[in-house]
Amino acid sequence: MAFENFVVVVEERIALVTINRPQALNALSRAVLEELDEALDQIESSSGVDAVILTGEGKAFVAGADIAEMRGMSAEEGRAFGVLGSRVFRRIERFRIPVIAAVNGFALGGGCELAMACDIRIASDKAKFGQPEVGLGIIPGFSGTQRLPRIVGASKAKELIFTGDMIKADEALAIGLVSKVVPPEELLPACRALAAKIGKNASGAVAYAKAAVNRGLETDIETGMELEQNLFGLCFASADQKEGMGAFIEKRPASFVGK
Ligand code: DAK
Repeated sequence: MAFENFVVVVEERIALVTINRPQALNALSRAVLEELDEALDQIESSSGVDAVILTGEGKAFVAGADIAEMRGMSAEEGRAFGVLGSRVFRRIERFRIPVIAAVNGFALGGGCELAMACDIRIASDKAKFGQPEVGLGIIPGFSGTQRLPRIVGASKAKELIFTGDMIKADEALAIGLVSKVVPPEELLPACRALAAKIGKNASGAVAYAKAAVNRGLETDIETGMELEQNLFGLCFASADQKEGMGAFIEKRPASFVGK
């Protein structure tokens, strides 16, 4: 499927999804969010993808929700926009396969929130992060007030949200907002290497681990532990658990089938 605002390329079982609206710094319009949803449909219906890498074309990852489009929205349109964005971000968070944000440049407002909905964030040393919404008279609306404190802690999250300050990649690394910072030319290779490493493991186990971590963060530890135990038990219904443990005992590399 051809997209107006995205380029999707699947190579070596990795889907590289590039937001391609550099003239507006990849700002999230309704059309961008709808197409992102469609790109996820496409990836979900193909069985040959182990991981998704999400990045932006040009000098931005995503410079936020589209201010020009939002400016004239009615209350009802604003609500519908919020519902759409929240649903697509939640879908990324709950996507069966890992989604890695390759943060190439500005990740502001909805762009920072999009990166936070991904499982792992790797940044170029040119990347900048921030939640500047209060300077526009709004608050983060794609769950930034919820995900940022869960990632960096309440004090730093409040500092960033209340000031609207932009931080550079090295500070994002220091506060745990990203897991690695690399030179721009190494960004996609680093993300591909990470995706390939994950792809060598049992995909069902990776999916269960993602669900256990994410759902666990949203609940109390007892419930999270119960979920982990149930998912742990389910692993034993898979061919890949037999293969993984068999390969260890037989001292050979495992050959997983994804079931
Ligand atoms: N929206 C629309 N256009 C944008 C944009 C944005 N967020 N960011 C940049 N652009 C456009 C610029 O208007 C400019 O367009 P032209 O003038 O060339 O037509 C073009 O991209 C290039 O930008 P600049 O000329 O400004 O580039 P600079 O390098 O000088 O500056 C910048 C880069 C990133 C510092 C600057 O562009 C900037 O401050 N951008 C805005 C950043 C921002 O405030 N982002 C937060 C947006 S608010 C909701 C839930 C969530 C949200 C909304 C609703 N609901 C629940 C309903 C989320 C809100 C946000 O994200």
